[in-house]
Amino acid sequence: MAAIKPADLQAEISGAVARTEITDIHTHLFTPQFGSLLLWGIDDLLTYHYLVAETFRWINLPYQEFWQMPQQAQAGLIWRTLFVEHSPVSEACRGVLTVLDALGLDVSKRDLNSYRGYFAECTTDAYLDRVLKISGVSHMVMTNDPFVPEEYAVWKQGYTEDPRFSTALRMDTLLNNWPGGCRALRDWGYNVDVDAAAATKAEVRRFLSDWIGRMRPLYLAVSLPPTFNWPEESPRSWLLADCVLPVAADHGLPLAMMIGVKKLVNPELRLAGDSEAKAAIEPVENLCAAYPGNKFLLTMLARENQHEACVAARKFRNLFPFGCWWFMNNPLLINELTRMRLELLGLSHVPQHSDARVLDQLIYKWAHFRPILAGVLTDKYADLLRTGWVVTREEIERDVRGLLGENFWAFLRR
Ligand code: FIX
Ligand code: ZN
Repeated sequence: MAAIKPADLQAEISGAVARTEITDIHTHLFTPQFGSLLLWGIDDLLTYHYLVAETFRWINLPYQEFWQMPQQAQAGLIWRTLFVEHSPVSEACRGVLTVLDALGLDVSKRDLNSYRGYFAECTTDAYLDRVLKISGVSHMVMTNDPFVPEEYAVWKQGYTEDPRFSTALRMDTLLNNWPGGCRALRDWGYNVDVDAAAATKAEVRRFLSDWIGRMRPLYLAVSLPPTFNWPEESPRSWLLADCVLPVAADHGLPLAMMIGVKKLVNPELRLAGDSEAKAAIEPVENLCAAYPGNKFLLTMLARENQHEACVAARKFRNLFPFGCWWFMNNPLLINELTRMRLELLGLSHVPQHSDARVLDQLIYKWAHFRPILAGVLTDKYADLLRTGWVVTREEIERDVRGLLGENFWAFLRR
């Protein structure tokens, strides 16, 4: 195992990052079996909620008029506004161009209809294969929410596993809207009431076990508001303590906490209407301390939360930070957070997930992340070589494999 020379470090690291397969541990993608829930193609790309929000900054069109437009008309308006009338410098705009370029389409032509022509020739299965090959993603985790009627229907019909996809059981309705969750569970035959009676808690545990058996998730997940606290006097608090965490521990499944989202600050924007705020790290520390036998994945939405989240992960080995989530997923903040994690945690984390809602986004979310990761790692290994330390290609490949997914799988196995 030859030691890498300082002059070769950048090329060695970029090469390792470029050729290492990725496990994408949080996406909103679906296997083709889920039909229209799997979004792909230029019109789904352009009507991604990030671009909807950016378009409305330029226009006075009433929101309802936009929502009543056919999707192609929406996409055309977004294309004209963000790509033709103004240069597409935002991360989400640049992402669309990265995808088109990676597919071999001529971005300089700015010809939306010709791009549509390319996608019209694709089948879902063939395009899925192509995107995975280009993006380097070998495995991705879905977000599976039984409270979404279209998804519930697929699970009730019977799901055929696709080895490229894993599941995650999403519990936002159960934990953040217990009255609604309680109604749904009753409709599904679980004998629950809104109060915290022992019988209700047993039935919620049965619901969770049933869906874990049906979905075989890698983890349970919930997005939580900036006001999230634990413990507190609330349904979410007892649902976590007496239902979710005992069942998760029984099945050896982590709970992924995604904290800091302020839902629908502008409801007219629909999915694009969510915002963020700094949350407290104490509930995370309290849960990790109270449940040392449970495992927790953590990603936080506010930039201001990232340092204390890293420090909390230093205190609790059952806390696993991941990703540059949503409004953190921009080059400036990815660079800052990835350096912060490497400097505070070393390699014991997973620095990125795509959060892709549209299949094509795997291409750009990872194409944009790789050079940032390579640049940060080059600095870190160069620092080591300056002390006289030596590093080999095999060690760099080992470390990069870990950051691009292996560390997640190892955490699941622990
Ligand atoms: O809660 C989540 O999983 C968020 O990632 C989404 O709700 C959000 O809309 C998103 O896709 C952000 O990238
Ligand atoms: Zn997400």
